[in-house]
Amino acid sequence: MAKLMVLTLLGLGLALFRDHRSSYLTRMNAFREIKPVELPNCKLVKGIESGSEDLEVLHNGLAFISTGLKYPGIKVFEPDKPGKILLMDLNEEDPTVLELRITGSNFDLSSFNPHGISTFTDEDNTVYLLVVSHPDLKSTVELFKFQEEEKTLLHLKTIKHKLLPKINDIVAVGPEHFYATNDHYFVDTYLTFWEMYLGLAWSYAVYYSPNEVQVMASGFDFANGINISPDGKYVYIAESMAHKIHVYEKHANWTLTPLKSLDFDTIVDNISVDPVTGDLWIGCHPNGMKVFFYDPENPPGSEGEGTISHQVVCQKRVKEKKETAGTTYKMSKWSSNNFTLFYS
Ligand SMILES: [Ca+2]
Ligand SMILES: [Ca+2]
Repeated sequence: MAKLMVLTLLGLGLALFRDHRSSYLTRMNAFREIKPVELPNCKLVKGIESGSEDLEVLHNGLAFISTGLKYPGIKVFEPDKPGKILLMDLNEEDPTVLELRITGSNFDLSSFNPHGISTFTDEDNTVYLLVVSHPDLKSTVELFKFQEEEKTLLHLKTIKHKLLPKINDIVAVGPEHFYATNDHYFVDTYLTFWEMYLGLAWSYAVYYSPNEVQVMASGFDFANGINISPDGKYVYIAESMAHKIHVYEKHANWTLTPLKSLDFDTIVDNISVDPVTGDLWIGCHPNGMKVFFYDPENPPGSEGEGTISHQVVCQKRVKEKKETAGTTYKMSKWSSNNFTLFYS
């Protein structure tokens, strides 16, 4: 009888494991293969050898790029070097990157580990750059003032909060005001692995201001990129492991009401919003297993989904629009190449 019980429990355990394994592989999009496509108008920008995580373009065509992210489970190309913020001028014929020097006495450069970034331009044209960083795998938001003449970032403040334990991306709505995604509930690497493997969907998005911090949306299976429409009425959140982009209506008191969700056959990451048309451009990973189990002979690749204007999103005509937009694929030697760039 005891043996039967043990066998039954073992069988149940194995069935549960098999179910989770199969669901995990589907959520990772492990069976997706892509063919490399030559993009004739694409050029390799030199000087970003350790990958590029996120990008923000100002109205004048200056772009900030975060590079050198060290994220548990993902291949790091320069493990001994801190991360950097690069500047690129998209008005140039053949744009190059320049490392922005960071100034400010209280900032520890050696542990700078930049992840998602966002900018806020004040009424007096002061540009603030907000950067998610993971010093010693913790989560902070570093607030900088961009000094264009000197090509420097003046460090103003480090923001930490118990509701910001595992930040991935932010979208600034003021100099010290932002929405942020936590990509996991847990901080400990071992627990985050189980959280992701079991698909607990405990990740969440927060509104932060110096006076108020509140969870605004939850139940995500890896909340990742976050952005806002140019008119400030809609907030978009990428749910990586569910392959969805969620659209929320933003209210005057900063709360969010879910409007709709869009499905993709890819792991959605950072979201860029065209400031003129409101189109979304989403950096995506076709196959998550290749990102987490990096093989230089079989690199993960990246792709972009584009032209989903928020008007279209709200009129529920996304599918038709998406098909006409087309999808671009590009094999990349980098494991994280999570943004899609637009500027014209
Ligand atoms: Ca961002
Ligand atoms: Ca991201």
